[in-house]
Amino acid sequence: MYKFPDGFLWGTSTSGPQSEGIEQGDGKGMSNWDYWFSIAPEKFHHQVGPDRTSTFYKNYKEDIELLEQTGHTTFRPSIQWSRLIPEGVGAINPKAVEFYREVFKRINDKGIKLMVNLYHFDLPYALQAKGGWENKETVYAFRDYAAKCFELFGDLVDTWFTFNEPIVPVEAGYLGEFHYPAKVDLKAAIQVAYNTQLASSLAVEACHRLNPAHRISVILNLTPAYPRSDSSEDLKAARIAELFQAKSFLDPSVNGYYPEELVEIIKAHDLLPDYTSEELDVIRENTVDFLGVNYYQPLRVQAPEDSADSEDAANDVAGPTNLDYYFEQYVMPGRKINPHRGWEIYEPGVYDIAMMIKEDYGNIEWILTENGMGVEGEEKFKQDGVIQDDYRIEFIEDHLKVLHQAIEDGANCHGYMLWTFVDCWSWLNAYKNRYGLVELNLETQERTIKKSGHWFKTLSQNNGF
Ligand code: BGP
Repeated sequence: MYKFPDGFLWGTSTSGPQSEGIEQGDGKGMSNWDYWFSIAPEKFHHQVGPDRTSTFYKNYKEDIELLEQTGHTTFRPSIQWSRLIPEGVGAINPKAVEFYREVFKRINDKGIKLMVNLYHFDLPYALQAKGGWENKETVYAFRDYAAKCFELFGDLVDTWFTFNEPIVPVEAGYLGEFHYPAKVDLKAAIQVAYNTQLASSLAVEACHRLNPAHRISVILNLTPAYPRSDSSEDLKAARIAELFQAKSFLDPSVNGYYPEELVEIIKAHDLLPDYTSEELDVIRENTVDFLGVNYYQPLRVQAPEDSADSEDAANDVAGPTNLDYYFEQYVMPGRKINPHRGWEIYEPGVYDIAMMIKEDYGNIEWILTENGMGVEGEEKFKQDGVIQDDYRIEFIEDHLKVLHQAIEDGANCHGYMLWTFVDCWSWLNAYKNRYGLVELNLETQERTIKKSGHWFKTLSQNNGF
């Protein structure tokens, strides 16, 4: 039996933009996702947009009952900024206050430990239209929004997250093209990353100032970068990949400062963001109380074909336009794969993250805030009305075995949260990949607990398996 420490938390994570949906007259403002869908619906899988997410706004009472029925001792939803403050700054939507207060109260009444995230890829469009995260005004708007949340809900919520996976909107919105504004601009990407970190640190400051007993963190998608080989080129590529993709938020959030090597790399190509020393003081003085870690798949890296050290690159006066200048993704032959989603499955990643946090980040307390298995076409696994998702149970067990070992070896991990609770909408993929403990019928919005949901309850009750 794999027994977890007393008080270990079991639950799931979700987000407002992916689960609430839009109801006539709810007073919600337009987010970057609502806007993008309105101008480019063809980008979204089956043209299902953010207005049709899984109706938590309407069905929250039933859903909170399901939290209990699936053994949750913790739950992580998010507040939608565009629901609470429709224009991003200024007037508060009273219906949103009422809604979130009611939700949080009910979850507390069930004795479920609530952890609330403030930002899950969703920016009020009014701020996006003024440059979004490229604009420092957004940083201060976020600080004020966060402070408002601490004031409005601080009697019901004592554990907060500032951002979920802040590197993702940077990469997806400014280096790839799967989040709005879908442009490729490395300088803007670096400014956005820096501004987001500053916003996170300002929110930490506000939280500690307004409610000193409350705890606040950031959720980072962490994985060590695994190099293709031991060659110096591959090792260097992996080191740089880790600097950009993990340490760019991990170091300032936990230690209060940026890794020197990252700053040097950025400086070398004149890509430093616009910053002030007062801002760096804010980052230094406002580090997180613990850490949320999302882990799905490992980052495997190889040196780029056109290595940054090569003569070609040295002569390339234009410098890098994207991160593939420094490193490229590597597809490892023979890797274990989730055939229903196409992502690699690599359980030892959990152990490596745990040891990295233990050895390099003072063994700060952490929670595994997302891990999970997406499955396309999951209805084919339905028997007698219930999805028989043994593959998901196996996926969770295999990761938990590794996490258990890490805890035995001193990891300071206090909980496991699956992505996700009820099947939810997922950005451009919409409902393509299902992740829930609870199946959602898109037509009727009916919820049915999957085999994994019943199993999860036993897992939680036994505090292990
Ligand atoms: C994580 C995000 C979630 C969720 C998940 C699944 O990185 O935090 O919001 O979307 O990925 O992604 P997908 O549906 O693309 O498989």
